[in-house]
Amino acid sequence: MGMPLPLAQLRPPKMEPLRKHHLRKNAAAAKEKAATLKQEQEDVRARIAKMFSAERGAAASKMDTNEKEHKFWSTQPVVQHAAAKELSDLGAGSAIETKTVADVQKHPYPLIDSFEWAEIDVNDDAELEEAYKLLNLNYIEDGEAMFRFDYSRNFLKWALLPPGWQKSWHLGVRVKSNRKLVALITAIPARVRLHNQPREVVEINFLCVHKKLRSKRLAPVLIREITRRVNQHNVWQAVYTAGIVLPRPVTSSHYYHRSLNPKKLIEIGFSRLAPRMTMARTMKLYALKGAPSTPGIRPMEMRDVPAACKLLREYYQRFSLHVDFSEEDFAHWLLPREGVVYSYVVEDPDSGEISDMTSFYSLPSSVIKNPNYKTLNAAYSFCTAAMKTPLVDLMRDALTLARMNDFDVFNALDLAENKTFFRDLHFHIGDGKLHYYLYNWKCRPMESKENALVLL
Ligand code: MYA
Repeated sequence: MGMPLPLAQLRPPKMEPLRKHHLRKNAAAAKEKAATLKQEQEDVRARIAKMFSAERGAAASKMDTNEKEHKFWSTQPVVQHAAAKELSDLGAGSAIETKTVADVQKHPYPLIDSFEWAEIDVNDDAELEEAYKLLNLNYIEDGEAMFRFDYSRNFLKWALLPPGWQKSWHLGVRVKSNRKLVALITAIPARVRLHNQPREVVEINFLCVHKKLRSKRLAPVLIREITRRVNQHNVWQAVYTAGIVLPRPVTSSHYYHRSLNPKKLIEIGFSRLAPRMTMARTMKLYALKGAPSTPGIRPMEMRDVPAACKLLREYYQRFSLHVDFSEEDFAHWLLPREGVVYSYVVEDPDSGEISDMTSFYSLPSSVIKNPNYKTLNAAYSFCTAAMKTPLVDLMRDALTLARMNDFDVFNALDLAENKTFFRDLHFHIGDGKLHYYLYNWKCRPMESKENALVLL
């Protein structure tokens, strides 16, 4: 997915003024409530959000006013900012340009002399390691360079080898002289439903240029070349996300964050202890039960795939943008993988019917300058279908399961029905946004609650 950002400040929740008589009548309860609210208020200033919105936030303020000229993006088949007013009339939409495979340029786009294109074989441990290291050292970080995404090797294999994957879409740039990998962009095949129409697309992710090669217009060459390679397979649309505002988001979401291990988050400078709050009270505020509460909730297994896939497909019909998994896709993306993806189903103890499912993936960040901690363990909400269990209960269990699996924080976008549980479950909003884009498709923009697509 394209992801995150520079430093974003979490926005404090609105505080209800406490009335005097209420204070007098119920002083102890009010004191407790005030302390809780203060803690929440302070926590929302945490660094957590910075991980997800820094680059984005800064760019967004400029770009929202359309000040920025896009030398590259203005040449691409994407909805341009100027066309925004007409967008609401577009409905389900249509392609911006129509080509055939015969129209596609046969040769790769040229790179400057000292560089060459390289296909990365992520099934080869040495090449996987190169991609891992490039991203580990050069991918998205917060504006103060305290945290940087640390997609694990197994995560990369999961993310890049779904059914139908193409090696030619795992595209790198190497220095000719020493073969050093200095840039990456990836595409994977996907089927989505967009305003109720099925579309074969690619998801673009892991666009990364080595820090020393930034601002040299290498990114547009990577994007043109991956487009050419995808077009060669007769695929003409793409979905991608980014923290920065480009022409032109089809929808945008905020990240919300739920502390699971407040002590560690405070120690690594991710959040702060609120004034007059003790560590003990803070920990009590975010404490979760030792085990999930929903009867019949358990890790997903291979035998659940048909029923759980059907359930998710049915649930997703509520939304205007979502993935359209086959059972094979579903098995790839949802069957649990230790350290990568955690999925659970609710099996009715009497009927054995699968009534609900939830999942999250693991995307740690390197803690860059802390002597005591190297890694921040973050869980990200992934695919959920709450058909019988109330969503808030299912997500409370997801938080508990994430905590049981040693995650420090649980992140979720405010897409789909997620906003309905954030308040009850002590999530706090981040400042930045994640923008969703479509390549070569114009359609009416959508509110984030219409979107159920989560990219990695
Ligand atoms: S999002 C994750 C992006 N990666 C990072 O943030 C990691 C850290 N940053 C870097 O590695 C570099 O800063 C990157 C830019 C590589 C991001 N998406 O080479 P430049 C435009 C799209 O001089 P650099 C993810 O992975 C920028 O507006 N465009 O810049 C999804 C400008 O164009 P224009 C971006 O900083 C990626 C031009 O690049 C992004 O050295 C989806 C400047 O190039 C961005 N995140 O390198 C890609 N950032 O002048 C699109 C900058 O016009 C896929 N730019 O404003 C499109 C569909 C393709 C397939 C289609 C198939 C049909």
